[in-house]
Amino acid sequence: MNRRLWAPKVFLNFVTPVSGKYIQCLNQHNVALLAATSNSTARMATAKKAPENGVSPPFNRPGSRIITLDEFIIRAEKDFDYATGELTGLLRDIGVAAKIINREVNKAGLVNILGVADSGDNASGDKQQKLDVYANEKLIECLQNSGECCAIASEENEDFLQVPAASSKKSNYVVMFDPLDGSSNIDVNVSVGTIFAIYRRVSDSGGPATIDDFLQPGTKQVAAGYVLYGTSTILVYTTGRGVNGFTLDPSIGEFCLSHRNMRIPENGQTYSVNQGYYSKFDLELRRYIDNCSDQNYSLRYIGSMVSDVHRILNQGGIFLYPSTRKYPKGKLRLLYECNPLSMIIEQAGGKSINTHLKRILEVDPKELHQRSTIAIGSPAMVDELKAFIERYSALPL
Ligand code: AHM
Ligand code: MG
Repeated sequence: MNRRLWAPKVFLNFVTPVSGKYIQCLNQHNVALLAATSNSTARMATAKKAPENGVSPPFNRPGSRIITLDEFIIRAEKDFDYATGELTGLLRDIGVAAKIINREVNKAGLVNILGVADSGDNASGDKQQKLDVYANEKLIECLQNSGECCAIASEENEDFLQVPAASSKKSNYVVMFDPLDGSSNIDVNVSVGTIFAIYRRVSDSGGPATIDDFLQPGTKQVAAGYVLYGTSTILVYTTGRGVNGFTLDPSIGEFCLSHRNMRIPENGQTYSVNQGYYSKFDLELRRYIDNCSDQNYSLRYIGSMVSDVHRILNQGGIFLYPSTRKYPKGKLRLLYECNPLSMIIEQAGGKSINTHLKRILEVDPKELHQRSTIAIGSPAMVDELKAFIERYSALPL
């Protein structure tokens, strides 16, 4: 019996075996896509190891045909000798949850779902939005039901959640996410996003997950990504072999490969920072921002980190969230905001550091909801910022 029959009925009108596993099908529109998937199975079986950029034939032939997220993930799994299918399952779970969240985000203005939820503040003391709660529930539901991970941590929950052993099948992975980043923008139709990070557990397989499974440096991420619910919805992820983006085609309900082997421009002309806090930034940051302005760089700040980082990934630039008086350690969360986006940007050729000039991915986390400062983006711009901090910082580094 297919192990993934837990999914909502609407997502499982039929299933078909592919390479000893199963492809999920959303509806009758998928018949054509499914045929394409099945046809490619023979090619998959003999495919060689993926090249450095993680895009194996036939996926590296521009304009060949539609590649769905599911097909891409399954193909990528075959490039890892030790793959058990768990990671593949997790990525697909997140893809399903993203489609459900997308559906709700898109119709948010039509139903009574906008605004602040009754549940009050979240673990970080921020107001919880109704859609935050919804997105959190859907991600947890999808991940728990499939049992591909042993524990889950979310921005919206104070503690991490164990996935019950009965369904966890001794999974070796934990998942962390910010279900709806930038949620203060929801009420005004500005883009929001989901950010996720997947780690291999360090505690004994089979026993309960522990906090140490989550408190790992970002270098230990086995996969990371985000979903941006924008003018179109795009899912971007990496498993450490390059970055690929999949745009949701609403007519067929599938994420389709649209951005192959994404590379961030070496340099950029835009900086992204909440300049309203300028007077609260340290001197070296103010000097750097002055320099950006002197050089006629454009300021672009959406207030939704996923959107800002996605723009920078595509067009180049730098995103900054330094310490302020209100957030002396920075505002953004290390484990489920800074780390996954840093892995994506580094995999695309960019850099990500905190304002103490430490590589974000090498920071040893001490707590689940730890905050961090961040400077992330085109490598030349991050290096330039670094030079400003080294030159003007009065504090020992
Ligand atoms: P959130 O997780 O509560 O939505 O907060 C994170 C968001 C980021 O997406 C965004 O870059 C930042 O907070 C904006 O903060 P500010 O309004 O202080 O500039
Ligand atoms: Mg957030």
